[in-house]
Amino acid sequence: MKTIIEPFKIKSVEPLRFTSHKERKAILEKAGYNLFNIHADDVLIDLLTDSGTSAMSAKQWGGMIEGDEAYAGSKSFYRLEQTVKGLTGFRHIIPTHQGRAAEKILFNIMGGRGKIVPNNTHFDTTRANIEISGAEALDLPVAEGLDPSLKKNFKGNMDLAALEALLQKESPQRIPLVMLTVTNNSNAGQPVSMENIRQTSKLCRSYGIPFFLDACRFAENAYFIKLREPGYQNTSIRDIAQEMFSYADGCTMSGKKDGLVNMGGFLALNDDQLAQKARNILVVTEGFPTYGGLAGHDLEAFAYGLDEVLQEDYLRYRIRSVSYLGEKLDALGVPIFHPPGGHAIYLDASAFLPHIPAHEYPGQALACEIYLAGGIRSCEIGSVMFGKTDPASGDFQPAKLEMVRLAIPRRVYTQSHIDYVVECIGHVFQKRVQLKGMRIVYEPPVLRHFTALFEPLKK
Ligand code: P70
Repeated sequence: MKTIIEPFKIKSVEPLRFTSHKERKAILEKAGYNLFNIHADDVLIDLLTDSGTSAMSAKQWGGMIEGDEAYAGSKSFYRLEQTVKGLTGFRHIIPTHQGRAAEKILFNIMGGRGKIVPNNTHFDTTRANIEISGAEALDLPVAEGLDPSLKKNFKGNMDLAALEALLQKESPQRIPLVMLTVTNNSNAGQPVSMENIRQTSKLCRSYGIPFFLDACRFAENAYFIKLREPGYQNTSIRDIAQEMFSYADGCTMSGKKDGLVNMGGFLALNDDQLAQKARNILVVTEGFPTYGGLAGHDLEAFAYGLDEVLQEDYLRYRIRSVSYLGEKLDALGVPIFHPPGGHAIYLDASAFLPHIPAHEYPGQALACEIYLAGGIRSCEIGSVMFGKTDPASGDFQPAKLEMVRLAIPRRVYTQSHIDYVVECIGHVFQKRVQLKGMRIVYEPPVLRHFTALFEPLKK
């Protein structure tokens, strides 16, 4: 059989609310053209993020009832700890309410003024946590990762030559750790090869610098390794994931992605002293080390999620359902980032709207138009999220890529939902020459994409 079907059936459903074009026009205006300001009830298909939006399994919901809510020593914590230790091999597992809390603790200890933290590409919260500590967040993606039309296997890789040059140039004291984000979310969800993980680790070890994975989408990355990297075709996903973790000294994790839960995260590492410091901060800001800001039932569901996400029929369906969307859009001539990523399709907004320059935010204009066309919420990943405007001089520095991400929540939407998304985007593509750019009328000092307000340009 050629058709890869959803490896589950639906037990509980959530109704969708339909809106008219006229209603959406008013909703968008009221939201200041920022899709984060729209009530979820006014969204038909929500592709804003794959984070915390997964449907949980009956087993996970059952686990919620079993969750042990003890303040100290909850048995659900020990279950999660055992699961994560088995998967990652790290000695210390420190639960947090989500990924950015793990980042905050890590960079609170290891960041600071004058330091540089390289990564294949930092995602927004990682970058913000590093910058808030006073350190510099440096992106070192491979050049081919920045070419949307190039069809290559591991466009999420770290540029090893650039990393080596940096390590040679700077004193090791300036580089407290090197990170690698799997899959590379800011680079269109492209995977990182095992070879690249191995070589990054080798390089870090030769300079005595700790190496951490940002492991949010580790299972999707592992599946790409199985599909694309020679020598892994007959290796289990668990073994591939274990090998990925074996090269690192620790990781940050948002369970809201490949943990298949609505809330949860952890910081995992080997260094005893670092773990002690992390737990000291944890107890002040997140909670006692056996719950870290989570309820017992969250810990329980997270432990089950980390097992379910490794199931091969799940990953086969997951990766295939994302590439299905990409192939359909590609067939209509819609410019997408190639090849399809693990958790999302990224529209190439610069190619979609070549008449809108980066400083007029083509990605934002496109995301708003897609909402207007069909109530579909996507997310700009371009100069709104990663560009900068100097408040004093007004100088504008664009992001490396202008994209709109269609992130696919895990186990939530069916093929006909996706067909509808294709139809709406095809419709917007037909009328693309009529679209206008945007201007920012309000922006906060950090992570501006979440709360900025916009106005459409008239010409
Ligand atoms: C996303 C969300 C979160 C994330 C990540 C990587 C590689 C760490 C984190 C932080 C954030 C987001 C972006 C736009 C819209 C909604 C949400 N990524 N590292 O969707 O984890 O969220 O648990 O603090 O991707 O990509 P956490």
